Amino acid sequence: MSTINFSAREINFKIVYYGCGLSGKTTNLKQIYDHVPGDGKGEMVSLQTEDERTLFFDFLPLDLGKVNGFKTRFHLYTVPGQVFYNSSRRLILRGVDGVVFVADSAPNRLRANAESLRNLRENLDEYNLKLGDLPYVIQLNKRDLPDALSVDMVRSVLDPTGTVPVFEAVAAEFRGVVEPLKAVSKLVLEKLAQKA
Ligand SMILES: Nc1nc2c(ncn2[C@@H]2O[C@H](COP(=O)(O)OP(=O)(O)OP(=O)(O)O)[C@@H](O)[C@H]2O)c(=O)[nH]1
Ligand SMILES: [Mg+2]
Repeated sequence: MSTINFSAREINFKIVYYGCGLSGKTTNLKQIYDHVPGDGKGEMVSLQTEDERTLFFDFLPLDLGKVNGFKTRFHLYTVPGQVFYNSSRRLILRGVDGVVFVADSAPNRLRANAESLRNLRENLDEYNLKLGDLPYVIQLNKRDLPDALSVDMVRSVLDPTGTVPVFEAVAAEFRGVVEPLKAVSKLVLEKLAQKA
């Protein structure tokens, strides 16, 4: 649900990075924060637990240029991946405009990826939203792992129809971080243009 501020000529969008625990969601936001020039970003906020795992979310506002004279401000959020923080996850999805699903390439996380995707669909359902109707891309992270699953293998589980854009990434090295963000932002803007 994008919000438009006509007097400030500003459009705000909410992009949520979703995925299982430790898949690399926070790493994505940190890397984006570190690589975007100062005037294009706001403060990154992380609400973490004592063990430094995300409890509520990470948040990063980003200005991505102008569209039809309107400033576009993207609000990037991550959710806590750990299974028991579902109420936080659900809350963060409120008003979501687009999703980057961060999948872990480790063989022993295949099931956790699938469960997280199922959980995403369930939580979207609470807002009467369907993943298929939302701008949505998959980032296949941790491609540097020596035993990383093949792209086809993960895709067959997370996107059996082969219709979702998939991007390979090593978020920890800032590889494949910008592409999924650009892709989902483009889809979000296209969707807004269709509605206008
Ligand atoms: N090998 C490898 N490790 C990565 C990569 N990206 C992130 N990591 C590591 O994975 C661990 C978890 O990363 P986070 O970004 O905190 O994961 P998260 O998805 O935010 O985890 P939660 O907030 O607990 O859901 C950290 O130790 C990262 O350094 C990558 O591309 N390759
Ligand atoms: Mg995190």
